[in-house]
Amino acid sequence: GPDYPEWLNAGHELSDAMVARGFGDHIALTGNGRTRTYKELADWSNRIARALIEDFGLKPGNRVLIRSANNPAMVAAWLGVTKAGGVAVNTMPMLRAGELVKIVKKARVSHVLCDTRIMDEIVQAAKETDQPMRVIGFDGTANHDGELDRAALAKPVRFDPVRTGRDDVALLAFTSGTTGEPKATMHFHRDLLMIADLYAREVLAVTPEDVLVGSPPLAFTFGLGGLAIFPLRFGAQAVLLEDATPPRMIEIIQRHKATICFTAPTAYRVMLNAMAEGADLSSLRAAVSAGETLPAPIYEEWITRTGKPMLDGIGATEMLHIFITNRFGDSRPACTGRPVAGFEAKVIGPDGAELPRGEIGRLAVRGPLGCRYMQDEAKQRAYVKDGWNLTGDAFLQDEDGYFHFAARQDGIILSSGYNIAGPEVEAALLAHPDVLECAVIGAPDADRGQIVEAHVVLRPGLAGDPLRTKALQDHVKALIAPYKYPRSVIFRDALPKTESGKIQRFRLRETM
Ligand code: 3SK
Repeated sequence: GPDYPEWLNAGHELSDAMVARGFGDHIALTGNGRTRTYKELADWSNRIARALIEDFGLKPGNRVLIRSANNPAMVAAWLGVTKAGGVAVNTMPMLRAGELVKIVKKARVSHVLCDTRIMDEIVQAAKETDQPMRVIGFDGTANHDGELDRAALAKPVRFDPVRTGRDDVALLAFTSGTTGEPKATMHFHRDLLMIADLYAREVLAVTPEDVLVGSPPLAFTFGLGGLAIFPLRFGAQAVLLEDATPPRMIEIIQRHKATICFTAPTAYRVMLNAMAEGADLSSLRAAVSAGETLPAPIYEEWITRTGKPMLDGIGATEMLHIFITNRFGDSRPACTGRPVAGFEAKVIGPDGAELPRGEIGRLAVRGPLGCRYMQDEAKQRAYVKDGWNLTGDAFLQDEDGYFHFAARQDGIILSSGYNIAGPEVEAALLAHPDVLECAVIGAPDADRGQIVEAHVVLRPGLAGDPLRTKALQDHVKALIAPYKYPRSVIFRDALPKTESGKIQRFRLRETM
């Protein structure tokens, strides 16, 4: 991996250091109807850092929970915490008191910075835990009308960042993954810069001319990277949306001439569905798809309809960001690509030995970024073996060295002795013109152990009935081996998803 100085503060590097490099007047962030230059962002976050230390008693290493939708004030708060030597715990605005209590306890949070519009649940959480913490409101609309804003405005704009080591923890990223149980992963100051210096530099080649948009919350490392760290590392601009629905993203890409978009595959599918004739996405040079594997029909429809590259990649909160990816000019359907420079990957069998090319097994990755669970040795030992990170995904590597996703390890359906990868059935269903979104799970079955069950959202205006079920089943049988067809098809209005756009298949299994 890249070399970093022993003393390194990621918050400083992403703001004041960029001003020193001549980007002071460039637009850094747009959101809530305003733009902020690099100089404004540096000053704003310096004042926040000062207020946190001088007025609110923040000490280096204190954990600071940040609760907000994606907006410039959240980025300023995060930079301020990082400069002040605090450890940021970014959380999604949809979290309820019960979920916040778990995070507050596990992370031993001492301070909370919360958008004043969404204080209720955190105030409730504070009542439900004996963890002493200071809850401070900030104005997410950036009119500077919150307790944090008032304290910050009284401070001078200069601040010498707290001397943090490159290996000091800067971020506790929580992952509830798709199973519902929250785990905390620790990331250092250098890790935050490394995802930009590896993936964003090598693969996306972000420049100061780029405008980055997308839907993943800043509380999800896919979003923190794509919508804060990558733009700020390279002098580019991020457009932050509190309501990044697919139609809104189409509007914003056109209005701001965005060049890179980050979102999950199903959001791209819904964007395509919502895209009016004549929508102009000509400014885009990359659509980055992550969070879930990218089904070939969505990739192909995107390329055909927009003529723009779509880059599928796989990341994990444990690994901080994307570590295997497609590249411009080297991108294929139903393929995740090759490791980001600096990373190695292999496919292993149950005994840990590398499998021959073409065989499905567990993905193992190693490189300059890796999993560090906080205070959970058992989970740490299960995730990292002999320096290799086991992400919980089943993959195969082809003869050319490219990696192909098969399923989440728990997503293989065992039916009458057959191993069926749910995502392959999903891709087949998504290739049917009536299907907007779908998720395939294994449902218990007395005769077969499990059967393939498809949960399907049809395109608007279409109704699910036995004829349509039969049509979808026949369609799957014609595309892939017939034993993989969904014996059960359930039509739904929507699929349960996390705020980061991952389909919660475990919820579909729970409701059975
Ligand atoms: O969890 C993921 O899928 C992911 C993807 C890209 C970057 C970061 C993450 C956590």
